[in-house]
Amino acid sequence: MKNVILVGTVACGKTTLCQCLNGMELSYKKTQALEVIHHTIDTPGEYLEHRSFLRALITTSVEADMVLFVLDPTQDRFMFSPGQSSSFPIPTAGVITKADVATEAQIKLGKELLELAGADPVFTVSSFTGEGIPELTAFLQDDN
Ligand SMILES: Nc1nc2c(ncn2[C@@H]2O[C@H](COP(=O)(O)OP(=O)(O)OP(=O)(O)O)[C@@H](O)[C@H]2O)c(=O)[nH]1
Ligand SMILES: [Mg+2]
Repeated sequence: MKNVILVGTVACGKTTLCQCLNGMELSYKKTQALEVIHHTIDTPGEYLEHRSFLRALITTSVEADMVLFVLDPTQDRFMFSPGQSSSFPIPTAGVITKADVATEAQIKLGKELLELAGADPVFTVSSFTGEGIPELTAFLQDDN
């Protein structure tokens, strides 16, 4: 199983996704600091949104095998820069969250933006309905 670090804006669904991937009950908890749960490193959205914290994400990522850029397609702001994956020393995959409430057009745009940021591959999931979670889990279980 790959160790992953989740990076994304405030409220994009990182913690809920970590709970889902770890088979935990879903319960809302604002992330205040870096938190390790089994194979996942959960991060506060502020670390991406406030540029002065970005270095902490990059430094912490050396503990992981892969970065997951997490994007909520229902939010109208996108914080990933084109090519941002290249600032991390490990490969980057993308996860689009909240597929249960996002429109097709929002998901398509989100996928394009994640690919532009350098995420490959990109998964579309809902932590609420479980859509896309088996595909993401299978990808993360493969250590190659
Ligand atoms: N509809 C829907 N809502 C979701 C989903 N995943 C998360 N949410 C909701 O989105 C909100 C934020 O979720 P979190 O997982 O706490 O977001 P986060 O990225 O960890 O946020 P920070 O800790 O602030 O960085 C909560 O109200 C969740 O219930 C999903 O798959 N579908
Ligand atoms: Mg959180």
